[in-house]
Amino acid sequence: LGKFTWDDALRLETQLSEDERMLRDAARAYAQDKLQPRVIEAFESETTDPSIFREMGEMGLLGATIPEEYGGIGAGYVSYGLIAREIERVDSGYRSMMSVQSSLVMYPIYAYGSEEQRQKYLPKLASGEWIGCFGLTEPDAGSDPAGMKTRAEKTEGGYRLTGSKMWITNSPIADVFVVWAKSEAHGGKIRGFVLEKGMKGLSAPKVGQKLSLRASITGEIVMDGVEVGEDALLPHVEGLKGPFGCLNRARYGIAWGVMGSAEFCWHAARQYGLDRKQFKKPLAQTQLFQKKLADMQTEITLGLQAALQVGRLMDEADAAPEMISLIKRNNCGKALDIARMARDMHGGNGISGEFQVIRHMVNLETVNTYEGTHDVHALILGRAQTGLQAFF
Ligand code: TGC
Ligand code: FAD
Repeated sequence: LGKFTWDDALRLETQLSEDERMLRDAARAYAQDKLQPRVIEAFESETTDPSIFREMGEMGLLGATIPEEYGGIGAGYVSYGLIAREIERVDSGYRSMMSVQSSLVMYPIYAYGSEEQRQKYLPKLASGEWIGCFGLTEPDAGSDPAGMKTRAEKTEGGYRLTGSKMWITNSPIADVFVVWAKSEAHGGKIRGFVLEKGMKGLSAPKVGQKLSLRASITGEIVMDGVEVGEDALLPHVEGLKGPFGCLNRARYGIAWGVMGSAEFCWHAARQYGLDRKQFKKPLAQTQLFQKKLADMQTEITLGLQAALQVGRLMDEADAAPEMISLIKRNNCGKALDIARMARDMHGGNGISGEFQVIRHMVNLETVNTYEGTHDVHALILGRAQTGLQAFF
C-alpha cells in the first residue's frame, strides 16, 4: 500500500522535475526569510517596499519565463506557478507585485515588442532596477475593457495619449507603464504603448484606503496628452488579444498563487485545532472541524493538480484560454472559501493580527475580482460550452 502524506495528498512533489523543485525551494526560502518578517507591518501601515523588486530580481523571480539573453532565467510555466505559490503563501500583494512585473509588463514587451524595446526594458525589469505596471482597466471599463476611452492620436513623430486608468498595481512607484489605448491611426483598434516615468502629462496618484492587498501599492494612471515617439508603440499586436495574451499568463500564475494563500490558512487552522481545547478535547478532535480540514485538503490538492496540468500544457504551448479561466475562477473561489473557513475555525482569534488568516481572507477578495471576476470567468466558460455569449 502507498504512503499518504496529509499535506501532499496526491504527491505533487513527485510530479515536479529536479529543476522545478530547486527553484521552488529557493523561492520558498526567500519568501519565508525575507518577506514573511515584513508583511505584517507592511499590511498594517499600507506601505510597499520597492526594494522587494530588486531582491526578487536577484533571485531570478522576475520574468522567470523570459530567456536569459533578456535577463530572465528561461524557466517553464510550472516553475513560474511554483514561484507564485510560494510568494502568495506569504501575501497576495507580494505575488501581485511579482506577477504584474513578469506577466503583464515583461511578457508583452518580450512577445509584442521590437528588438530595441526588448533590449532597453527587459534586463532592467528582470533585475528589479525598474518597476513596471499594466494599464488596462479604466474608471468606466473594468470587466468590459473594449469600452475603454483612452485614445492615442497620431502626431508627426508618434502619438499623443489621453485618458485615465484605474486600479493599477505598482503604478505610483512604476518606471515603465504598459498601457492600452484605442489608436486612431490603426482604425480605432486597441494598441499597446510603453510609457516612462517623468513624461510630460503622465502621473500616477496612489489609490488610498484599500482594506485589501495593502502591502501592494495601487494607483491610477493619468495621461493628459502624453506625447510619445513611434518607438513607444508595441509593434507586433493589435486588438484585445494583446492584453488578453498577457492576462492568460497572469491568470494562470494566480491559479497557483491562491493555492499558496489557501495552504497557509489550512495549515494555520489545523494547528489551531490541535492546540486549542474546548469541552475538554482539542477542537481538531471534533467531526465538524475535521470535515472542514478534509474539505480544505481536497480543494487545495485538486486545485494544485489542475494548475499543474495547465502549466504542463502551457509549457507545450497547448493551453487554451478557457482552461485558464477554469482554474483562475475555481482556485480563487475555493481559496476564498478556505480563508473564510479558517478565519471562522480560529474563533475570536481569527480576526486577530496574531494569526494572520484574516489578512489572507481580505486579500483574496481582491484576487477573486481582478484579472476577470469570478462571474466573468463563468461567462467565458458558459460561452465556450453553449456557443452563446451572455456578456451583453
Ligand atoms: P471577445 O470578443 O471575447 O475577444 C476580443 C478579442 O480578444 C481575443 N481574446 C483572447 N485572446 C487571447 N487570450 C484570451 N484569453 C482571449 N480572450 C479573448 C478574441 O479572440 C478576440 O480576438 P479578435 O482577433 O477576434 O478580435 O471580447 P469581449 O469584449 O466580448 O470580452 C469579454 C470578456 C469578458 C471575456 C473580457 O473582456 C474579459 O476577460 N474581461 C475581464 C477583464 C480583465 O480580466 N481585466 C484585467 C485587468 S488587469 C488586472 O486585473 C491586473 S491585476 C494584477 C495583479 O495585481 O496581480
Ligand atoms: P465591474 O466590471 O464593474 O464589475 C462589478 C460586478 O459586476 C462584478 O461582480 C462582476 O462580476 C459583475 N459583472 C460585470 N459584468 C457582468 C456581466 N456581463 N454579467 C454579470 N455580471 C457582471 N486592472 C489593470 O488593468 N491593471 C492592474 O494592475 C490592476 N490591478 C488591480 C489591483 C487591485 C487591488 C484591484 C482591486 C483591481 C485591479 N485591476 C487592475 C482592475 C481589475 O481587473 C478590475 O477591478 C476587474 O476587472 C473588475 O472590473 P470592475 O472593478 O470595473 O468591476
